[in-house]
Amino acid sequence: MASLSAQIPLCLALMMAACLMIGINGSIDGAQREFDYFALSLQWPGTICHKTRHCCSSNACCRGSNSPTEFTIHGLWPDYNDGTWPSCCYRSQFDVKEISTLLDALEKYWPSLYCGKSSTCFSGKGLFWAHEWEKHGTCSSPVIRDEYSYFITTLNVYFKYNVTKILNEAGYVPSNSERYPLGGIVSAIENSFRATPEVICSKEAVEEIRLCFFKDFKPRNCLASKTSCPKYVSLPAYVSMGCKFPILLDQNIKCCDAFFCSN
Ligand code: U2P
Repeated sequence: MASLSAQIPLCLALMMAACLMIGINGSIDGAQREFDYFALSLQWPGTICHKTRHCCSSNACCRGSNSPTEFTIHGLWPDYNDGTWPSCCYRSQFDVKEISTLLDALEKYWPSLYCGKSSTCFSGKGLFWAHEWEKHGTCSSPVIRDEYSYFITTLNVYFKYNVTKILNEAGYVPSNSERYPLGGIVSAIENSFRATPEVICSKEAVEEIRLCFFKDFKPRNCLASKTSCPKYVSLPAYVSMGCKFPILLDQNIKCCDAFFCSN
């Protein structure tokens, strides 16, 4: 039988090996532990498109009169209750063929509002959808287990809770002059959604609204975080690139540039 002094280094080595296997996330094999809840993150084109400085085909802000005027999807994010989140959970390269039947809906309701490719976990630079699937979708197990399910589930949840409609019906309509009480916007969503959202601002303009869900997609409160918004916020109306400096030709016709004219 080995002496006690010989057993101590052996025990330490075994403990270190076990620690390495468990990993810093507290899970076996270095895998990240299962998430606690989902956040559906929605972006407000009126705010983001104001920042567009140059146009490109991938940026929905550049679609002129076809640009989005309602909240669009940023992503469905599996999150932890401590305010952190897992990312890039297993190697699954985004494959656009898997979601070919959803592309029309995704172009409309989940477009990129920026030019430039997005970073991905496993496929270099790619589409915005590739970024969201590889970074967040792969961490949605065991609720969502494949790419198609990630996108169809997100679209379905988005369609179920129409935040733009909820705000419009409560009188919070897009405007480039009005300021609205943040508390009023939060209450309007709480009254309809029955849970507290998270609101993200860029200066005083609403940039994102996040709805949170238990793993069965029943609404739950988002984490009470320090909001990035002031007490009064704006919900900017979409202004197309060519329309930022409109010229009034007569009472009704507004000519923005050679391409965008509206009345
Ligand atoms: O908020 C800034 C960026 O951090 C990432 N984020 C934020 C909150 C959260 O719950 N989960 C999360 O991932 C987002 O990064 P993205 O998905 O855009 O790479 C968010 O934009």
